[in-house]
Amino acid sequence: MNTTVFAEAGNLGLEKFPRKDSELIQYGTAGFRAKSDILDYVIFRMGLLAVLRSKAKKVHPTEIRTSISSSSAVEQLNMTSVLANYVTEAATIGLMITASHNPEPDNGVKLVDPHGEMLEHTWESLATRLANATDSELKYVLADITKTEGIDLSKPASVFVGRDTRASSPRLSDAALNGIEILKGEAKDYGVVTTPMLHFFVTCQNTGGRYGTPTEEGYFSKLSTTFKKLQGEQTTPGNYTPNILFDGANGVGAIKMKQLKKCLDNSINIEIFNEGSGELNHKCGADYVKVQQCAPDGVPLLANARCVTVDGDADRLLYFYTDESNVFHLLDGDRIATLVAGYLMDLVKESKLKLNLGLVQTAYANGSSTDYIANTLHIGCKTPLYSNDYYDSLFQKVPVACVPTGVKHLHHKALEFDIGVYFEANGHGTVIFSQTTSSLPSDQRAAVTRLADLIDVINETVGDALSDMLLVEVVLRARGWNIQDWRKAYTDLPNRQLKVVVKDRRAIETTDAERKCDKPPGLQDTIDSLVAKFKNGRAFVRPSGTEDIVRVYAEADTQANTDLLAALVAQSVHKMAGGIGEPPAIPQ
Ligand code: 16G
Ligand code: MG
Repeated sequence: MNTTVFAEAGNLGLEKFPRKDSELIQYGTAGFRAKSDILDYVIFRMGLLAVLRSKAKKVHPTEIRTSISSSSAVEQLNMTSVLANYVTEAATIGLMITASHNPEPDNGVKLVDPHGEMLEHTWESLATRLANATDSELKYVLADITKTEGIDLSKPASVFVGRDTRASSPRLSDAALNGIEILKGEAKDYGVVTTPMLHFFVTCQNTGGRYGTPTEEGYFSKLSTTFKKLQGEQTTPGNYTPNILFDGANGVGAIKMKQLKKCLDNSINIEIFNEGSGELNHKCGADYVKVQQCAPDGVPLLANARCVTVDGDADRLLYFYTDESNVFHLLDGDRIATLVAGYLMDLVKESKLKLNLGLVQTAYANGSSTDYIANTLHIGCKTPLYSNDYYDSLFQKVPVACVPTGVKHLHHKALEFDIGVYFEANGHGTVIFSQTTSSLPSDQRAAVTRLADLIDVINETVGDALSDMLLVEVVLRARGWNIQDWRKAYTDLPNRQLKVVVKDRRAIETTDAERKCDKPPGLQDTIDSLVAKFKNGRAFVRPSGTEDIVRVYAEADTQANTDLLAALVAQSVHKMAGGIGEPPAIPQ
């Protein structure tokens, strides 16, 4: 193996991107995240790793066909010849520089795998290892990864790079490009894009254009063309009005929504606020709205106006409104999931196709949404009058799965269904369709044209705030609903999230999709006894994957009880898991 390039990479690292921090840094739920001023060496090294990952992966048309559905727009192409061109090439990898909803001074990096998914688990450990090597070890670690992964260095490598709007992002992107270039990878710099756009570009590239065109124009035109068609088909909008107030979190979501808006013509009126002149994610954006449970600054409070908020890299979406009494109402990821699943279920029923539809949630899903799915969302109806084996077989509940936090877990589980709807309560999610669904024979496909068209409005590669918003709008219009109609489906249980600062968050270990904690001993028993004192009580704790804290979640019958339960659980965590500073206060 000719490892001269690794020595060159080591020298460049030492000279331009020396390791500043001796603290261990870990590739977590969404890559590396930290204060931006310590990240240059980490991101330079992720540029190096992306090249190795690209050389290590080959794309096979068969793999792609089973994991991503095609765009009907490009389906007419002769796939055999299109696919033949790139089968033997190395796969394109994505490298995104963003810290999403974190404050502006933070930044981060994550790699996107060939099918647009999150980086494979085993490579997360390689990323952690490479990031934590000393400057002089760097070349050896590169050589070792190359050897153990059986990478052929003579193969080409291609990396797509994107970044969010943070002030530090151009500098960090330059570090990544240096890493890619020194290992002779071919870099394509997309500049400022949303995270889901980068996932989309990677997927388009690795499917030889089958999923769409890997350009901004390709992305906007794929989403907007079908959206306009779908909305144009609905002649009776009922209570639906095509007007939206959009909170862009002062980030890339605002910039890209402006571009998308142009392509949507007059199919929908979107007024954009927090469009970039203020501070990123500061008192605005999806995370602020979800955690604080209030409207963002900068969006006018018009009674019952349908408002949308996205996070700093536009992969999360929430709806909200304030009513005529100035009361704030949030429609979170659970609402989006149930709305979309309910509608897809109706389309499946109408089409009479045997497709299984499932929903994937996390422990954060509101208890009412889970009840709603269990009791209301089902195919067929069950009445005692007709209860026999035949009628029971027509009645199918929509299965709901619960998995640990983090998109990769949800996405993975959703692949088990023909139509997998997955959303985190925080607004991150999408719908994925199996090959069975996306390659329906044309006569059946005609019966489900609308279902087929919906596939094209959805960015299946990852949760995408812009595409999810179009999907919600299609469903609301088809239902003839305004935002109050949508909220009537069920009433959320009051809920509260708290953070506890501890010496080492690894003191907490969880099981059962994070709903129970094994460690420290005795904490789960304490939580159980607290929960038992509250009507409709539920609580869990988990170590954050993105910040050095432990998160506490609680639900109960009233907001006051919920706040009390959350505070009591937080106090127990502080006491039993090495809390730092003052113990959490009990609300009076
Ligand atoms: C990341 C995850 C998100 C998850 C959040 C939890 C991805 C792309 N993003 O933002 O899905 O909800 O982390 O953060 O996986 P936490 O571990 O700090 O609670
Ligand atoms: Mg995000």
